Formats: sequence, C-alpha cells, structure tokens
Amino acid sequence: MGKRQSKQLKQEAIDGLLRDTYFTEKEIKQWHKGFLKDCPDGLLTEKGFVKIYKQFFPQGNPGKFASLVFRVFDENKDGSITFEEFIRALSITSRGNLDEKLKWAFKLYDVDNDGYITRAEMYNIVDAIYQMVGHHPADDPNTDPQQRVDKIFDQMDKNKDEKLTMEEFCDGSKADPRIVQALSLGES
Ligand SMILES: [Ca+2]
Ligand SMILES: [Ca+2]
Repeated sequence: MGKRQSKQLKQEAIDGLLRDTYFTEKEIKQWHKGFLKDCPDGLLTEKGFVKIYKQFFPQGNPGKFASLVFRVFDENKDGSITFEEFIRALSITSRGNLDEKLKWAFKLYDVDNDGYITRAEMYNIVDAIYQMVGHHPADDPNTDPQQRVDKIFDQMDKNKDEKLTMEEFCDGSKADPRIVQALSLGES
C-alpha cells in the first residue's frame, strides 16, 4: 500500500471546497494542516470526534451529542469524516446563512433520516445537549428539558400530526431565535 491519497489536498479538491464553502483558499489550507495534525491518516473517526468535544466541554459529558453531530458530518455514512466532509459542515455551522444552518440542524434532529422530526427525536437531541453542558435540570425547574421540548414542538407542529417537516422546523425556528442560538454550540 502506498501513501493515502487523502493526505494531500489536491488543487481540484481545493477548487471544489472554494465552490462549496465560505472559506478562502488560505483558510482551507490552514484547516487542512490542523486536520492532519489531529488525524494523520486524513480521516476523523467517531472516537476522535468525541475527544475533540470533550476538550470543549470538560465539565459535562458530550459523548452523546458528539456522536449525533458526527452522523451529520459523515455525509456518505462510511463511519469516518474526511477533510472535505469536515470543512463543508464547518462552513455551514460557522458561516452558513440561517436557512443553511436550519437545514443542517434538521438533519441533526432527524436521527432516523425519515424526513421528519418526532417528539422523541427532539427529546433525544435536547437531552444530549444537557448532558454535554453538564446541566442538571433539577437545578432549575424552568428549564426542564421535556417541558421545553413539548412547548417548542407544539409551537412548530402546525398541522398537529406529531411530526415536523423541514418547513415546519425552519419556520418555527425562525419564530424562536433561541433554538438557533442553541445550535451555535460546537463552534470554535
Ligand atoms: Ca464519510
Ligand atoms: Ca425522523
């Protein structure tokens, strides 16, 4: 076996990323350098991804949330994140416009990928966020996660069919900026 192709960032790949992302060539190269430092073989595994989150949230348990985010980064679902997958997701989560961020968030919430967010899927994400930040709901009765989710879900579920479409989710999120704020987690 020779050297892995994925190690070298070809001009072709850079050109593709310049089209697909909001980063400049210089930024892409810088991120690539950092990526290779953390992932010398050019692939970020779920374990490595969780480790990065643990550095940012040492007081909590970010494992669950990181695994959920990992799924969205890993576009082709092959179990690892390439540099291209990484930088495309980073571009949306850090510099994307609101619609792009919400579409991305929809994928995060829709864990079974059926095109709808259920109440259980929303509980799941919110629970993961609480675990990550090490927040104990008992500390503050006003932030009981189940209640918060029920309130948000009921607001968003316009036709009351117990599932949210992308449209309901995007419209509802725009009506409540706190949801979008919560999604900014994970930016560095
Ligand atoms: Ca992948
Ligand atoms: Ca779903």
